Amino acid sequence: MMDRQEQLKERFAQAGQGQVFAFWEQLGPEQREALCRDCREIDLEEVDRLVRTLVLSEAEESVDLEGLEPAPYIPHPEHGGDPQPWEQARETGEAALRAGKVAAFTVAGGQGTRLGYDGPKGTFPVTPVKGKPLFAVFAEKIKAAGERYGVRIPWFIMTSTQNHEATRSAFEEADYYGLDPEQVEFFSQGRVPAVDFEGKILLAGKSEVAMTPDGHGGSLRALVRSGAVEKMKAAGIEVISYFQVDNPLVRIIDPEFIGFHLLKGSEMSSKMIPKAYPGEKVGHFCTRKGRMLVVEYSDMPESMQEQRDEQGQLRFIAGSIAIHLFDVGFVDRIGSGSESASLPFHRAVKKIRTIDGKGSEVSPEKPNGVKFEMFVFDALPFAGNPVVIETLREDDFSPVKNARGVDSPETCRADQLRQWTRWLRAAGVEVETDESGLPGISFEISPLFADTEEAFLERWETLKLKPALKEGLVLA
Ligand code: UD2
Repeated sequence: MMDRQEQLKERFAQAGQGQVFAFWEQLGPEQREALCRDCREIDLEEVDRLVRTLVLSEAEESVDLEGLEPAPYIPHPEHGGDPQPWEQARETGEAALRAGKVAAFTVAGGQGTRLGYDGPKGTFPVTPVKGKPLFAVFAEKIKAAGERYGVRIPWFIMTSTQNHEATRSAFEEADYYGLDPEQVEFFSQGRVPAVDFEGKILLAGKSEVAMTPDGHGGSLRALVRSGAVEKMKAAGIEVISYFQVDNPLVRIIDPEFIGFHLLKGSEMSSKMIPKAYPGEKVGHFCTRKGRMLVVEYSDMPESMQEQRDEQGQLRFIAGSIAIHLFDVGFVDRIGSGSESASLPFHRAVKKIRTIDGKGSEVSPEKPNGVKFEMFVFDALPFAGNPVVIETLREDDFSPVKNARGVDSPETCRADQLRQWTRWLRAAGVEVETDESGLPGISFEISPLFADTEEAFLERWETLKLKPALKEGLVLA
């Protein structure tokens, strides 16, 4: 035991990171082991590379804008796209679903800091009447799709060390939100240490390294390391439907999207929405030298975001809403991370909770260090035949990110109500709304009742006694 610990200390000292063990002499055996556990998670070569390129290097991390072009995408039939390929895609997607080739995958390792919510973000209540949490909405969508296609769709959920246990307990307490526990698989994402501006690994306590989650891009290697990819292969899964934990509108199982992905032999496909205004905070689908990539809003100069084509339409119009499909073999390749095909890290200068030379906690008032994160969309340039399809914002995207204002619980609640109102109106029900299509009353339609407009119309038709639409109505 001691030997292993001494070896570890030695390796850190040689890497110039011996300060991690500064309080070693003050630590008891359990604390020493806790510190060593953190250290064993650290890839010192990776940290060295990150420090050299992202912390000590004079070069500003910036995206090469040379030769950047807007990415092509498949327009939605409601926005002028040819409906025929969409029909064909749908058939292909449905066949793949019936054959059990699709798994759902949520990245839920984030901390929900902006929302100011304590607890796994997936447990945040979002529905207008019952206040069902995000996880419940996803579970019901997965269940509904499974019933439609006669399969049990597996659901993989990536957590972080910080919220892993809380996430599992939430599922257990809620009886897996109506799913079969066997169907749901949790795994934690990887962590990377935060460093100060000299590149020294920071401590969060005398026996704790300041470790931070490696970003949603870490999901690809976590899928491999956790054994999830092996399980998927064994179960005959070919397509992973990736979505973020913050968006209850997401069409997790979308046969048309899956169909395009398969028909084009794509390794990674994505959904875009036309940006609502030039400064909207979403990434942009672009191409450079024949490769697809996403350029974050913060990396694209305003002047470029404002460029328009001859029709007056935004040139870089394709906004990324973080909904992707992955080929399982592709995830295996990228997630296993050979140097030539692994995701780059990005730096984020942050206030990092740490301790001072005496071991007292410091809550910094200004940024005191650097965190490293990978972004999942950085896998796009590695993907063969990437496909981007257009989706309708109102049917796929209304995230809960901020406590107030845009992308808040309030806007998300309204978007859910507007969607259900459209479905009811399509069925001939009169609903009073304001100009934005928002009804004056709250009601709720569970995905188990209907998860799409089409499903709603079918289900509504079968109801002999149609319930009156009134405040608090729940269709479940
Ligand atoms: C992301 C995209 C943005 C747009 C938007 C749509 C980036 C950098 N930007 O913005 O272009 O598509 O989403 O909603 O991605 N997560 C983890 N582990 C981590 C970090 C994040 O699982 O280490 C999860 C998190 O739980 C959430 C998702 O990734 O489900 C998005 O994270 P975010 O809130 O940091 O992304 P955001 O809103 O900056």
